[in-house]
Amino acid sequence: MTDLHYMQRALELAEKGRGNVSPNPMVGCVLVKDDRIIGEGYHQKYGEAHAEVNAVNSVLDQNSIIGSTAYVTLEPCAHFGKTPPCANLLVEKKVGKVVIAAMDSNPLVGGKGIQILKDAGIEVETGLLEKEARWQNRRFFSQIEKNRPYVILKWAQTQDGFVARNDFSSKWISNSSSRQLVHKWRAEEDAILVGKNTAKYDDPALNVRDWVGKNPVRLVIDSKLELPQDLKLFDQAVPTICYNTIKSEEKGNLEFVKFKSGFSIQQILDDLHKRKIQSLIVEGGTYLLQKFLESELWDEARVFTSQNKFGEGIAAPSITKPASEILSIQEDRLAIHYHV
Ligand code: AOF
Ligand code: ZN
Repeated sequence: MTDLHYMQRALELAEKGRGNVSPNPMVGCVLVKDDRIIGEGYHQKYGEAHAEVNAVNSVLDQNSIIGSTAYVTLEPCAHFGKTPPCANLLVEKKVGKVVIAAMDSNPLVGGKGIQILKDAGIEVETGLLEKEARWQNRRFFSQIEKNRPYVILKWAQTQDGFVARNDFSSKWISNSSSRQLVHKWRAEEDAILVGKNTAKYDDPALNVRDWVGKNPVRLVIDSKLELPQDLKLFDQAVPTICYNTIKSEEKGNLEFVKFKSGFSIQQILDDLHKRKIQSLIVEGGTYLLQKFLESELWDEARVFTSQNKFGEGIAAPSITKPASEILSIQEDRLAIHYHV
C-alpha cells in the first residue's frame, strides 16, 4: 500500500466527524507499521479526544507504535487546550514518522506541532492530499484564516438568466428534487441568510424539512424593520436574527441586531464570526447575492439553471470574475454549477 492510500483512509475517517466537531476541524489519523494498519481514529465530538489520541488508544499492543508511521489529515496540535498536545503524545509513543496532509493555521498550533516532532528526531512529511484536506475543512480554514464564515451563494435561474418574473413569482425554475437538495445544503451550514424582498415575497421558512438534519440559524436583513411580523421567518421555531438599523432586542428565539449606519456584508460576517458561525448559505435575492459577489466575500456559488425561459423579469446575479474552478454536475433537469 502507498502513502496515498493511508492518507485517503485518514481523510475518510475524518469525514465521520462531520456535523459533530464544529467549530473544531474534522481530523483523521492512521497508524501504520510494516505496511499494516495497527490503529486508527478520528475526532468524534467537539471538546473530546483528538484524532491522534483515538488512533493511539485503538492500538492493542502499545509497543507496536514504536517506529510506526502516523498519517494525519491536520498538523498535530502543540497546545494544551481541552486535551494535552498530540505532538507530544506521538513523541512519547516513539512514532518513527509523521505524514501530514494540511498544516494547521490555528495560531496556537501553526508550525509548532511539526517543530515538536522534528525536535524529537521524528521524520515529518507534509502536503500529501493537502488540497483534499483543506477542502474537507474549508469552513474551519475560512474561520481561522479569513476571520469570517465560509460563504455559499445559491440561486436558481432560467436559461435566459432570470430569477423571477416581474411580479417576483418564480414558479417552474426549481423543482422538487432541487428543493430537496437545497434542504440537504441547509443542514450542512451553520446559518442561512435572505434579504428583505425574498422574505417578503417568498415567505420562506428557511428550515430543513425535506432532509434529516439540523436547522441553520436564520438571518434576514430588514434595515427599517418593514417586514410583517407574521412571516414564517419570525415564528421563533428556529433561532433567528434580524439585522436592522432601528433596534437591538431579544425576544425568545428572535434577536434584533442594530447596525449603526446601514449594513454591509462585512458587518454581518463580523457579527457571525463573533458568534463562531463557520458557514453561511445565502439564498437570495438577487440584490443581496450581487452584493456578496461584488464584495468578493464569498466562496462557492451553487446555481440551478432551468431549461425554460421567462423572456423578461428580475435578472439573475452575475459572476463577474471568472471562477478559478468550475465543476458542473447534472442533477435531474438542472445543471448545478459550483464556482470555487
Ligand atoms: C480537534 N481535533 O483531532 C485535532 C485538532 O479545543 P481543543 O483544545 O480541542 O483544540 C482545538 C484545536 O486543536 C483545533 O482548532 C486545531 O487547531 C487543533 N487540532 N482539533 O478538535 C483534532 N487534531
Ligand atoms: Zn491534538
